[in-house]
Amino acid sequence: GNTATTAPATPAAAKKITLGFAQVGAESGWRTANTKSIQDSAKDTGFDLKFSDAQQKQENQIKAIRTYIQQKVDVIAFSPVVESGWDTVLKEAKDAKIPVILTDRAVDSKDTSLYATFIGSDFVEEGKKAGKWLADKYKDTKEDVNIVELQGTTGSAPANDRKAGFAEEIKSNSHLKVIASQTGDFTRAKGKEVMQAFLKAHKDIDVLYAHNDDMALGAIQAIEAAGLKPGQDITIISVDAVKDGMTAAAEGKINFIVECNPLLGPQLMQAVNDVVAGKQIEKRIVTKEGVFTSEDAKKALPDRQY
Ligand code: GYE
Repeated sequence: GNTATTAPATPAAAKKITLGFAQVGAESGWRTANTKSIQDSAKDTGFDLKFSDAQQKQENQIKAIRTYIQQKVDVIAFSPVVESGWDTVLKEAKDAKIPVILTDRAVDSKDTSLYATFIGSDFVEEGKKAGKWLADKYKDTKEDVNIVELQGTTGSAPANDRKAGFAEEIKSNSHLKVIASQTGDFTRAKGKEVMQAFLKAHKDIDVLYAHNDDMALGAIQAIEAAGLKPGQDITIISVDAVKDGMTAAAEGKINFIVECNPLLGPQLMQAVNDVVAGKQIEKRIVTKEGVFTSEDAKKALPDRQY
């Protein structure tokens, strides 16, 4: 028979898709979980993943993206460390006809044709959840509540938006006062250092709002070193809900955590597949997430993946 000659030709889809991913860095537990999710799901999907770590520097990310353009990858994805300054390199990718997918953090480019979609959380909403919980807790206060804020990386979407969302929710109560606000760059070390300075400068801190768990965890070390009880002497709110943060919450050291889901890998691989297949995709894909009190954290902890 002629069975040997009628074997199906290799379908076009069998060509391995190459994805270039320019990651922010390895600044937090959230980032570690996010990187693992992207690497694991690229592997599961059978993509050839080129991965780079920008160590929280925009110039490194731009360099990595330019390398991916030169290498003619099929799709470029990245999590922009800061919001501004991407138009030139995004235009270069567009001219090279390489689709770009934003994950996790947004850019402020006016020309939205520079990227196919943005997959990630609504950070303003996260800030609002934090602010709402605090406003509720202190709704009957007759005294001033002194809040210190540890901001994320300066100029990053989550720092800008978590600050704005929080401010929006607490402004209706003039007793809720942000007395100091500084960047801790989303790291434990910086969170600790800045909290130490806050404690030195202000004897009467009631609340800490940290833009991520890692900075809250660093701050907790500083608070304990100052002889104070985190979660009691100072109410602590943070964002992410990674394992270490949830553990501190279960121990009552963090009072409230707003969840930010780092497991974006599967959604990203789906979007890459769709873009390569020429399918229409949503311009904005929002991640679903919740909130945790200490009690909730205790219950949820055994089943957390990250
Ligand atoms: O909250 C923080 C990380 O961009 C959502 O970056 C991400 C943030 C996350 O360093 O822990």
